[in-house]
Amino acid sequence: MSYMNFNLSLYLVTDRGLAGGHDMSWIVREAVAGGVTMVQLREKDCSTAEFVTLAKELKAALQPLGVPLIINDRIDVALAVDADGVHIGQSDMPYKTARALLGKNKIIGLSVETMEEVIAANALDVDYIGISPVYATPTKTDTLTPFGLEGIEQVMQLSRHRCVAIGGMNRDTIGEVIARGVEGVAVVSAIVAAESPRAASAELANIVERNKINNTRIIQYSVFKIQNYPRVLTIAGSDSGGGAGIQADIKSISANGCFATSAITAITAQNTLGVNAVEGLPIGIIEEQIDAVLSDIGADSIKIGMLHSAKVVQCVARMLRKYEITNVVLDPVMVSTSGHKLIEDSAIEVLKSELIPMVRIITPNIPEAEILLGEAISKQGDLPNAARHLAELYDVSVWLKAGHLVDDELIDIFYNRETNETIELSARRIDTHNTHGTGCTLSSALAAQLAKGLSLTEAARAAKQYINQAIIHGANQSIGHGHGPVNHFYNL
Ligand code: TZP
Ligand code: MG
Repeated sequence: MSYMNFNLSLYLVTDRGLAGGHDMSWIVREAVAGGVTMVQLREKDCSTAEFVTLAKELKAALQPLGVPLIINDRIDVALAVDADGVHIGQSDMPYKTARALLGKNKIIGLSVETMEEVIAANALDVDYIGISPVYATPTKTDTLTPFGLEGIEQVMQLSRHRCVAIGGMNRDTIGEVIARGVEGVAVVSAIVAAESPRAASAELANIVERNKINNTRIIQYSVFKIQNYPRVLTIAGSDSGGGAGIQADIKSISANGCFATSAITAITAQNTLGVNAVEGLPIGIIEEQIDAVLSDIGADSIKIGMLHSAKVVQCVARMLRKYEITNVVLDPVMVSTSGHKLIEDSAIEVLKSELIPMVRIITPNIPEAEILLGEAISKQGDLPNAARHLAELYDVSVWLKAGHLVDDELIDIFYNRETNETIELSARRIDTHNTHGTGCTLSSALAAQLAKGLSLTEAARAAKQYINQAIIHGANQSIGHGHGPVNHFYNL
């Protein structure tokens, strides 16, 4: 994995056959002036001498502008001109050999043509993948079945890598591709064969930027670029194991671009194997923490997790009223993944009657929803009605998590009470033991996205992307001997 910064937004791939007699170096310079952010020199027929000469010329033009030059396929040419990286196809030099030759500071991109290749690429430290092709294109005809928009959506769920889309990318097609979550588009004919490569690039760059607003993967990639931190307070228990509770909340809030503050309600002695002891803190110190944070720093949203007793629930309700904060996500934590009961029965009653109706959204899992609803939820088909029913009962939006079902495709149901819409948030089940803290991480990511000003539905989509990626990236990590944590900072 290279540490070099690069921007995939509008990636020009050259093709001299389409240049209409224009000088390629002129086309590239014009395209960059128009807004191209990265350039790949792709030469299939010219001599090595000519390839190297052109590559040197482009490198000299692009380096001062901070635009990376990537060489297609030819590691030797990339080394010869000290290019910024290479792009390889599945039948080119194997990734590991290419990395060994180029070293860790160069960018290596890999084309993927099937879902199997997308999954296989997760095992490699490539810097980005090229989804190829999105649509069939006369520019390259030896490709496999095009991915289409649905294929892109699947890749977004399966891949841990930054993604660029290629094949048939032009002014009419790139908007919806970007809105599906890819970070950029790679373009050949729409720039190389354009009358004015500069004007064509400017138009395409503009469409990419406009559509990024709808790109949930990029919303959550925008971490740490925020100038004025939105503030999120988490009121929850401490997990000494670092995977759940306050510790997970702070990581998730930070990774989602917000400033985290905390009020600790209870201390758990806990690791990846389970909860050994729980000690609730006195009400006085819980109230003091919330007061200290809200009277000075304030909060753009609040995430509420483990509240072990009725008194704590009442204390939190009192503080929400005092500071008039309604942008609140409540994760009705009742039982730990390891089966440890974390809340007294009397607390559940006050939660139902007093606190839940005050918050904006709750994020129960199925066992918690069953307790709140007083009804069994046994299959995927029960979820939409259960979510709506809960929403009506408690006057709150509901994100009902499907994780306790056994299906391979997990479809959470999100009922937005503000807009009356029900949406499905789906993800494939990921085969891993590392799921400790997913509930805390998800509700905190949601609170962070709400603090940034996203609507409930936008925030839910962004949080879903984040948790899915954090699970994928943590799947093969080994922490402790039981259920390990997710990888909160996969995007650093
Ligand atoms: N790889 C997959 S499709 C393609 C390449 C190099 C060509 C894309 O060309 P265009 O003209 O942008 O459709
Ligand atoms: Mg190749």
